[in-house]
Amino acid sequence: MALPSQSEEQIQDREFLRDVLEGLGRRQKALPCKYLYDETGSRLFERICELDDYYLTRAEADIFSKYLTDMARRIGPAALIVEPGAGNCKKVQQLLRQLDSPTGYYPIDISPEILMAAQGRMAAQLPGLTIRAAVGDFSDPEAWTGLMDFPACKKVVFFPGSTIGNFSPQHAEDLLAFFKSMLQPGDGLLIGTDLVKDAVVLERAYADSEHVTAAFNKNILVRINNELNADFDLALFAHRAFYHPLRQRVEMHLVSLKTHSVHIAGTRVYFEEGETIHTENSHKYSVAGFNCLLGKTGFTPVCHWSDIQRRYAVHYAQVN
Ligand code: AVJ
Repeated sequence: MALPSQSEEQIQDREFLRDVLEGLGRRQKALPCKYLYDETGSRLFERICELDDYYLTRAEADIFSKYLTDMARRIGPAALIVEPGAGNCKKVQQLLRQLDSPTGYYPIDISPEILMAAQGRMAAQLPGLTIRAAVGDFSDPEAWTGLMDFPACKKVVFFPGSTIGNFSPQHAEDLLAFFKSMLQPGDGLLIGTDLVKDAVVLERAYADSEHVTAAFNKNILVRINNELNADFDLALFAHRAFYHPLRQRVEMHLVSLKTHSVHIAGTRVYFEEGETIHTENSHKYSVAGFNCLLGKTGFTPVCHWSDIQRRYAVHYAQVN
């Protein structure tokens, strides 16, 4: 490899640069989807959740409001709720309110700004609840060490929003096995998954008519321009989302509209017309398929709740 150019020396986030150059150096160019979620990206994602086309959020919210008492009963009294990737901590609030004397709430998120703002709001809205927030990567055991400050009790990992869908089947298995390794027998997992369905419905959810998802996808290029001294021309890339039935996932890409090159911190990257950057996957599950995944990772599926249209499912599982 060549010596780093001067502009490369000025880059703050070396890991981001390394990941970007590595991903764009592949035959199928790709960027890690975690880079979609900076502050702007997280805001855009919140707007996606309000779109009619993005049915996932409403389907899940309907399931939660309809079956909340049932869920709280399954979880039982004095539980400690752990939420990896909690973000604004909105979804957990009605659950915490419904639970019988919860021991506490432990949100984990990489964004300190979003987490701290949420912690303040939560403390005001749920007085008496012990909240301890952890800033960090939820797949890193380090982020879970703060759990030791709570008294011994039943723990339930709350993982809503179909976040598990961002992971490949192998990585989803690794992540659930990791959650399990942080828990004890009898502890729980309350997790939301989007279900396999008609491709048209799925594709509309990821290529919405208001183009918010397009802006969300392109924001990764804005970020690279701003943080890595790059010159992506946003007008030369189009948002594309399609369902891959064999892989059971919606893939999100950025398509180069013409042959051109881009500079990133002094490195030139070539794009052919029609070539794509793969930016995100959203895996879809059948209930049976997800139960199989749970079983493989040391959980016993207890039950699941779905909406009438069976678009989405919330599963409750217990550590063996
Ligand atoms: C946050 C991963 C659940 O895959 O549905 C939404 C992200 N990307 N629209 C999803 C997303 C484009 C979302 N998850």
